[in-house]
Amino acid sequence: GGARRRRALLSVADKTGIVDLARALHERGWELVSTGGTAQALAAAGLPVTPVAQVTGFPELLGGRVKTLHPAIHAGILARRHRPDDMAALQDHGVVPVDLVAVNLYPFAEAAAAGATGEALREEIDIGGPALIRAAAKNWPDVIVLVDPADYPRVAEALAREGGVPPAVRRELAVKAFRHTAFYDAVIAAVLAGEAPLAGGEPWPEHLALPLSREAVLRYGENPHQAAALYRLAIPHRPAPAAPASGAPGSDRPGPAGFVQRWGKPMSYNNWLDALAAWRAVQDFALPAAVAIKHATPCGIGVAATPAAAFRLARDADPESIFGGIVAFNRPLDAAAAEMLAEIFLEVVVAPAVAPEALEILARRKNLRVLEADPGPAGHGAGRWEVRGAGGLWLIQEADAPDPAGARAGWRPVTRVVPTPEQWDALDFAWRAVKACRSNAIVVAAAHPAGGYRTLGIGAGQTSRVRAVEQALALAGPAARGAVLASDGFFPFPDSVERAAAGGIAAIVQPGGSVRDAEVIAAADAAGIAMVFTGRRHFRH
Ligand code: 93A
Repeated sequence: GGARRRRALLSVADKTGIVDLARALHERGWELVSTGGTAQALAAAGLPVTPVAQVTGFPELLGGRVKTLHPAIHAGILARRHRPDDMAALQDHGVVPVDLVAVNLYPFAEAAAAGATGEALREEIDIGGPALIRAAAKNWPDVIVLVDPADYPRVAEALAREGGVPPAVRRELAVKAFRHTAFYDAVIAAVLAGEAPLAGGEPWPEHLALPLSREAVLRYGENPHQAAALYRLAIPHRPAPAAPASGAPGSDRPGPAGFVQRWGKPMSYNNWLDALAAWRAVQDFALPAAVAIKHATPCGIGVAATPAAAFRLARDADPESIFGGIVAFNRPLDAAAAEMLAEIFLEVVVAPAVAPEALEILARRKNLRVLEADPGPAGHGAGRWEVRGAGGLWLIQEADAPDPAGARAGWRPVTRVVPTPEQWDALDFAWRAVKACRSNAIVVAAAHPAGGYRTLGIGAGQTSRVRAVEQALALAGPAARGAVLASDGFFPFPDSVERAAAGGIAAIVQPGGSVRDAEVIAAADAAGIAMVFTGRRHFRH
């Protein structure tokens, strides 16, 4: 006898494309079963629909919380068509097989982003929908599962052309379906856990349910033979009211939460790595600051009265290394800063805002990328966490946060000579600068005669601390005389202090905590150097 009539179950919160899909199915003789709102939409389009209540023999219960959760539905989805016992069980209980399930879920994330909380938000947790999706995906050899309206047309076409959907496509749709429900639950867990998936002090969950969503496929990774993409932690938050667009050469490109690209070619993997490092580093300074980065480590940092003056200091700190660099600012960019930036070859500029006239100037540079970044904590609270992979394992840590404004009140002078007020300020700057550098890191810094502070020499990414000192002193040259020095870790031996003394360093800030602290302090005393312990280490590996 002829093929049995095929049945589709359609239950969608987002009705996009559903009428077209239903019509395609109807024209091929399928029966359409639907829940309330979806059934209405189909009926309004003149399509015959079997209400789900007619299949289950139950009305929608508990205000819709229970509509499709019934054996008459789920046995129809889960029955293995090649198993006579499964098919006999359906016959015995009068259950009709379901051959296609098209479902999308209650918009929980959208509701959370719109500010829903408590009971109202809880009602947006879809239960029956994920059950339908997961049942259909589990039985993908026999059932087509659709969670994305973008997939409706190709399924309708395959049905029209071949009368069915090839197994490889059904399997692909099942993979997509499980990703969809996993992401959905990850968002719910993150929101219920309280805006962040791992609140400070909370014990680390055994299994992370991190809702990661792809922002961009990048041209390539660290090197051209490595594939790469950019993801963000998709925790819904109510976005801060958007700043008015600064008026543009018209290449605005939305970036990951909190970033908008105002100009330039797409960001590369290394661009992101460096831009994020620069943007984070610049957050440590209260005054207008510029941080120039090369290969994920700073080559020059300046603070001054204006962004332009800060950039001049950062650039002149190492005019050679800044070529092809990435520069971040903690103040909106004005035309004066833009003119200086446009003079040299840079890859990326990041700032909280870019004035229209500044953007016009920067847009002269075809290869420069210009990013505006949201400094507010809401912009990307996800920035609290750092994930990195190594050898197939993943390491997650809290990001090293900016030091609070008065942090140096907790520092402890340990030498006979104590820093002068001017040296305290320079040490504060040098300490914030060294935090941004790859370990082992040493920063030699000083005030500029015309105002502001700048790095004179940075020794970073060195395998020995004394070599980092030597590199920083060599870059600083004669300017190291009377300057200050910051070290991201303690000095294991007095040799670094001896070199610093020979280079003319007047004051040092370092964490302290070495078993040889006494020898290190003695070396500073012998040289008449003022030394301060912060009690806090800032390695960056
Ligand atoms: O409240 S539910 O978790 N209980 C259910 O049994 C159920 N079945 C389908 N939500 C349920 N759904 C969802 O209803 C679907 O996932 C879909 O998002 C929505 C479609 O409802 P309507 O057709 O009334 O617009």
